[in-house]
Parts: sequence; C-alpha cells; structure tokens
Amino acid sequence: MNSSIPIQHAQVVYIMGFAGSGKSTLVSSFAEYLSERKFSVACVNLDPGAEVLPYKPDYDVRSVVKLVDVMRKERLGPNGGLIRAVEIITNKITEIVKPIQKLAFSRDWLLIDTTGQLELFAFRELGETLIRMLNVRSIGVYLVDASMISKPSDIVLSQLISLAIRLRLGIDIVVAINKIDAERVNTRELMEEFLLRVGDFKERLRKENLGVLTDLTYDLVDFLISYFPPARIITISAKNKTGFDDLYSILHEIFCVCGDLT
Ligand SMILES: Nc1nc2c(ncn2[C@@H]2O[C@H](COP(=O)(O)OP(=O)(O)OP(=O)(O)O)[C@@H](O)[C@H]2O)c(=O)[nH]1
Ligand SMILES: [Mg+2]
Repeated sequence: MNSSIPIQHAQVVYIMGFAGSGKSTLVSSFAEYLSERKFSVACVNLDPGAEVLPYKPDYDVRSVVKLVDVMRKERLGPNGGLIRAVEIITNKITEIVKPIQKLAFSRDWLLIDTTGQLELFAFRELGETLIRMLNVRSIGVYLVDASMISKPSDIVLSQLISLAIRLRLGIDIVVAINKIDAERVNTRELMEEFLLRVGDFKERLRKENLGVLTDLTYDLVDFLISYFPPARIITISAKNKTGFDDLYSILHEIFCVCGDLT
C-alpha cells in the first residue's frame, strides 16, 4: 500500500511523553500495525536509558552511549546520568543523524522512540537539533497516560503541554491519550465532550471549583482551540492496538496536508 501522494522520504513520527506513558510499547505495536498494512517501517531508539525494548530497533542510540556506562564512568545518579547521556548524544549528533537519515530515505515510516523523560528530548537541545538536522517532514505524537486525565482541567493542561512541545520543536503534534483500556474514570467521555460539545465541557470545567486552576484553564479553552485543532486528540491503547485507525488517519492527513482537521 502506498500513500496517495508521492513522498521522497519516510513519514517520520517522534513518539514523546512522560516516563512510562507507553512510548516504547506504541513504537512496537504501531510498527506492527503499519507492517500489517504492507508499509516498510523502521524503528529508532533514542533512549540511552532503555533496558529492554519491545521491538528490535533498526538504529539504537545505545550503540553510541548507554546510561549505565555514563553513570559508572562519571559517578552520576540516574537523572544526572541521563542529562549527561543526552548531552553526549547532542555532541555526537552528526554521527547519529547519518544512519537515521539513511533509514528515512529507504522506508515508508520511521518511528522514533524518545527519551524516558519528555523534557530531555523536547525541552533541551536534542529534539530541536535532531529535527533540524534530519530535515524531513516530521510529526510528534504526545502520549499521555489516561490515569493522568481524571477531570476537565487535566485535558486542558495536556493541551497546554502539547502546545509548548509544538512551539519548542516546530512540528505538528498529535495528542494521544494512551492506556484507555485501563481507564478508571470517564476519560473518553471527557475527551468527546471537549471535541464535540465545548460549551458543556466548559460548564463541567467551571464546576470543578479548584480556584485559580479552574479559572485559568477555563480561560485557556478557547485560546487552545484556536491554536490547536481539537481533532488532533485521540484515545488509544498501545497495548491492545486500539485507536490505531484514528492515529493513522490523523498522521496521514497531516503528512498529506489535505484534511480538514478541525
Ligand atoms: N494497560 C496498558 N498498559 C500499557 C499500555 N501501553 C503501555 N503500557 C504499559 O505501561 C508500562 C510502560 O510502558 P513503556 O512502553 O515502557 O513506556 P515508556 O513511555 O516507553 O517508558 P519509559 O521509556 O521508561 O519512559 C509498561 O508496563 C507497559 O506494558 C496500554 O495501552 N495499556
Ligand atoms: Mg521507553
């Protein structure tokens, strides 16, 4: 199966999110989903701290730097070690970009698994530098663990973070609320309300009565919608491969720049 417009390189997707949000699981299961649809897919691991991965990476940054080695050599703890490992990766970016670029020009899709900690990729130099040097059209998926979404203001805050990532990296961002199979609250219902009945959503938000959090997030709803098409939020289960048709459609539409996403 080929995309409807000719492309010169892979559709590059950076999978980002807070620790444990399901990034590596999504890279593995979405790669399977795409392969089942006859696309050629490459997976890249950019997490120097990864121990066991649920997929076989076509490029693995641990061939350049491993967190355990940095911790041992520089006598650092896990967080300091990760910051240092990411600095080393950034300093060696030319060496790292070459094999990734080669993959980008030989496959239909390139899925990039980013560092365990979101900020190391999105808010330090690494993400911005890699995206600039790779120089191909890319999209970010911001994965949010459904257990972090229990009330309307949580959705607004997730949108705000995704907007910050988008501004920081200069690429389109799709928000995917993951682990929907394990949700304990009405995450999906809240999402649907935000997408389809924003008036009701705002009313529910107003009733949260959490002081400045409620006031601020209430005021932010219209602002966020004007900057960020709400249709770019979906619910998925990386574990059970649900919501992947929606994820695929949104990514495909953004790559084609042909859909009305609002
Ligand atoms: N129930 C459920 N669990 C999931 C889902 N996706 C991932 N997980 C679980 O969440 C945990 C973390 O998943 P990972 O894929 O390692 O998450 P990660 O974001 O790569 O983690 P770090 O790289 O350590 O930040 C694992 O136990 C996964 O099995 C999902 O859709 N549903
Ligand atoms: Mg991971």
